[in-house]
Amino acid sequence: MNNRIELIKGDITKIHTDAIVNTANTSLLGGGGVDGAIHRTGGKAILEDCYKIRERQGSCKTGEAVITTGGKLPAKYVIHTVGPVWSKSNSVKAEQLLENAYRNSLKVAVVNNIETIAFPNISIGIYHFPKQEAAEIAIDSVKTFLDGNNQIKKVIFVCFDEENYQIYKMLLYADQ
Ligand code: AR6
Repeated sequence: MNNRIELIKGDITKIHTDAIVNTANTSLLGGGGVDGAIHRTGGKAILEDCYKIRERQGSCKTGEAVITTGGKLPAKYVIHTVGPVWSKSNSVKAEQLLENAYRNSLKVAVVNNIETIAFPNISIGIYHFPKQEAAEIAIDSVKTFLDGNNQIKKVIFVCFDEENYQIYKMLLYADQ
């Protein structure tokens, strides 16, 4: 177990970290799930930053990540990443894109001097990625990144539902 990785069951909008990650879509203009909760709780400053990013670069491609203020959230920043929409026929590509989403979020964190970051379970909601595979990719991607980086002091995986929490618990602590 990597002592810089933590697991929590709960609502990511309540987490006190330098940054939380949003499961955004390419438009960056909000949606349901985590995205809806973050924009609702964080307020309009987040959306205003998203509009500025769109003016600069257009949409956010799948697997990429961008950063905005955290607005009224306890977290200082929100890193918005876009996970892949999963389907049986594109599963290999989706696995690569999910890995990119975790890695690029961490890269954006490093560039912005962030030391603590919380991730929701990207792509396993509305985008239908199988939970077990998504958790394995999430944990592998984060561990690999942390192995090559000392700036990030803490990564918190925030699971919303019990099933997903148990999957992460097994993967993170089973070999203890
Ligand atoms: N805190 C932590 N986890 C949550 C929360 C919360 N407040 N709310 C939901 N989850 P999803 P996706 C869990 O659908 O599959 C949006 O419309 C949820 O139960 O948010 O990447 C965007 O605009 C699930 O386990 O993300 C995109 O269009 C996990 O977070 C699309 O959804 C991810 O669910 C992205 O879909």
